[in-house]
Amino acid sequence: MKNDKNKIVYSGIQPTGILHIGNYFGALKNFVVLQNQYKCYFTIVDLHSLATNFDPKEKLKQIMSLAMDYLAIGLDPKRCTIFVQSHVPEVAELAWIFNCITPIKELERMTQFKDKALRQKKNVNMGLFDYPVLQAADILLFKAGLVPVGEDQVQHVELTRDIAKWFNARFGETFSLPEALLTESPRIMSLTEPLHKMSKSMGEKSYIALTDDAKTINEKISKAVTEPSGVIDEKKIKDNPGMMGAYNLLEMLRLLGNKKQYDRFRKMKKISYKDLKKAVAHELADHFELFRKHRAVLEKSPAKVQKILEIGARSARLEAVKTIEEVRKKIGIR
Ligand code: ATP
Ligand code: LTN
Repeated sequence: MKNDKNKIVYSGIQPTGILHIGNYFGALKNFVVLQNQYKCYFTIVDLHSLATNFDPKEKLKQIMSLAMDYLAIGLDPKRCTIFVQSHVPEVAELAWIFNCITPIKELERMTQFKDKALRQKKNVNMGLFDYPVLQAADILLFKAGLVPVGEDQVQHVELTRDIAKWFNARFGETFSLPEALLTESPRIMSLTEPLHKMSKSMGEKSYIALTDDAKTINEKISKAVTEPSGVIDEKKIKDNPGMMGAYNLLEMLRLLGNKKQYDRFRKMKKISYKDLKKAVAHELADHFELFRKHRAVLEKSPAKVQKILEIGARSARLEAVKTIEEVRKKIGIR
């Protein structure tokens, strides 16, 4: 992977209010590293976020909030392009073109659609169904080769590859096939329902937000679901929420880089979850302290953040226009 310097990296996150440690360990952590190795585009996918229930009064604040998160965690506008999806209108046009070559039955297979449709039964809208096609347009508009995401997005990247193949077969070689890039922890589990992935749509207590202060982290971690035996049996873990919860906490300790503590708990015959929780909460609060400080500074200069997004959109559009012109010619509308 590292040899192919010419590969383009693209990924996006929905502006829905908060970023949690699942987003960080599953995707964002990789963004920060990749910006030093490849040409990278990192987006705030506001159009995608319209498919879930939202308040129009909040949307701009959520967009700014995610932009500040990106910058505070270490994305550097000198090393990568950061922009808002809707500022590059070519993406919606490409999504429509892809709609016309994507069989409905392929979208019906998408597990994210099925999950989300169940979670928002009163709002199973067309956008939710078409969500992966818009995602394919995001990725292919920039001819990206690598897509850093968490495990839940792998199926969407596979569909993107299929869409690229269908397009190339019908209209001539245009897109190369992108690959998903996972971190060593592509699936952090919920604190309250550990058999499900940590997700912002499952309630505040189920996740640790990157902006949570030490006290909040402590409260949430101390209430995280575990089980009384103190034993983590990897064979039983898949169906045992308490064991999975405990394993998830242990994983966090490993990911936070405290190997000594991790090994100590791992070796215990009966793990003291009280001690484990204390250690995890402490490490989490420590790890994101600098992030919280940077973010507090950025909050005082929204105009600066806005400027970064404007410059990002301008630079992204230069590439987007090239691809869309090529696509229009290939499909015969120019
Ligand atoms: P939702 O609650 O709507 O499912 P989300 O919390 O999954 O939202 P997204 O904006 O959809 O957040 O995801 C941003 C990125 O974080 C994606 O690459 C996604 O795969 C990754 N991600 C999300 N949740 C986790 C998790 N629990 N573990 C690892 N990666 C995750
Ligand atoms: N669907 C993704 C967000 C997303 C994305 C993308 C990720 C939109 N477009 C392109 C990678 C590449 C999600 O829900 N996390």
